[in-house]
Amino acid sequence: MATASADLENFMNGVKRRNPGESEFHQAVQEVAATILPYIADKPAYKESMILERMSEPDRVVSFRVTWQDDAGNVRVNRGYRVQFNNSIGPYKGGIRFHPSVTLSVLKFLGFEQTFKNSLTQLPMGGGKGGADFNPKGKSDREIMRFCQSFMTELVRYVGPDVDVPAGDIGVGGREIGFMFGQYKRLTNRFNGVLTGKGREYGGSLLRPEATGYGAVYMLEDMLHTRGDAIEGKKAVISGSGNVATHAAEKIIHRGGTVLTLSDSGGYIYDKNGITLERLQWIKDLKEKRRGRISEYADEFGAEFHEGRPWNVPCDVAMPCATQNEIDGSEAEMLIKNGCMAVSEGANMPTVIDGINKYLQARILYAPSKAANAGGVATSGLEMSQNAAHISWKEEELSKLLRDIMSNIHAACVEYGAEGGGYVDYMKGANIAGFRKVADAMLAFGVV
Ligand code: NDP
Ligand code: 2IT
Repeated sequence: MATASADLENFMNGVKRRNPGESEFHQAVQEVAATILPYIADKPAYKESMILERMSEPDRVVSFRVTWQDDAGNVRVNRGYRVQFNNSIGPYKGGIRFHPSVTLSVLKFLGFEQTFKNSLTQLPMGGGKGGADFNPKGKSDREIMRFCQSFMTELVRYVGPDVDVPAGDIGVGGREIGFMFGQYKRLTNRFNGVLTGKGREYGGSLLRPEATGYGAVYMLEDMLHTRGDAIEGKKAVISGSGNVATHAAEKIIHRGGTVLTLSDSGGYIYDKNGITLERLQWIKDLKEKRRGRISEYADEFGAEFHEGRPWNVPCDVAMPCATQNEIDGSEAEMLIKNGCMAVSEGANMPTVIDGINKYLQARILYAPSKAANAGGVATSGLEMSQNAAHISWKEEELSKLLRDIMSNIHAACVEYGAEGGGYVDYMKGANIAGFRKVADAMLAFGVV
């Protein structure tokens, strides 16, 4: 044990020295290294080839200026990035985030995580992530369009259906993908699957918008089944009110659960009777069409609105679906104290390491983001296949594929994370299962 923690400290010192100040990236690597270092301790092939060290270094990072004009005619400047993390098992694949908090550290953590997540889907996709420190809030459609066009004018040099295939993430949904695809097509005169999350009319896959949230609920469902339990009758606390949160809420309701909360950066709403499907549709319209705030729900339906995060609301299951580090150690403790039996992470790295340790100590069911939210990128992978074959699958087919992929991810977590006595460490299982495929491909390539 003492040796394992010394190994981890040693490894992390190297990561911190090479990536100074990148706290989110350090955190993501540490979560993985804590389970992979003991796993490879007796596997010299991985150690001698420095596989984990190589996996912790992105293949390539590009950073570029994005200049655009706002509606008043002012010239504005933002910084864009694409982190091409690892393409050992397929083209780089991962979302684009537009949010003022975007830094290289955030995108490196996301690209690193994406490599493991994409491997878990069993589809041929490497890991990447991109974005810009652009704040879409309060911008007109035309401002968003001009920003997206300028962003793609530079990004076009680095992407392609066999090279790097971006998609959406925070602040990037169907509208933004449309503007970026339009500009890509205009610049290259190519119509192909360079982006996923496209509109249905131009090659987008059915079920892609729903896939991340639905998938995270399927993971929750599979975890509960291992304890002979189900979602029906469970009270759920969910954060966020964007793409992932609203579709997670929808699937919880479909399964007979009750959704008590949703949130945004202004605070959370608490609907004691449970958010209905009709009210959920109202929230989707509020967010997608009117670009409004979640506090408006409280005014419209007489629910409670509170500033801050929802984790003090007693629940059976929790689904953080907003952003990274939105559950700290004391919030994790609060969830457990109030009787929460399962956490399924729709957002990427929403729980700090201290919080994860609380879940593991309490032995509650805990699906880390790289396993729980993989349904989105998996369906992106299915969109890539449809585009490459110039076909489109029916909803029933996609629905079954998504359900099966999530069950397979759950099974992989159980295979590599079973601790005896029926307890599964899903974090360990997801890390090892995700690592193996990428690591073995890297070994096959030799020293590159
Ligand atoms: P959206 O932009 O659709 O929604 C984001 C939601 O999270 C909004 O409600 C937003 O509130 C809230 N939020 C964002 N940043 C913060 C913050 N710093 N503090 C508090 N609330 C915040 O994004 P998605 O739903 O697509 O993404 C949500 C999470 O899921 C992210 O972690 C993303 O990486 C992850 N994810 C997304 C996938 C996808 O397919 N879209 C796939 C896998 C993971 P506000 O409007 O006030 O900013
Ligand atoms: O974090 C993620 O997995 C995503 N934002 C989706 C990536 C994708 O390529 O669909």
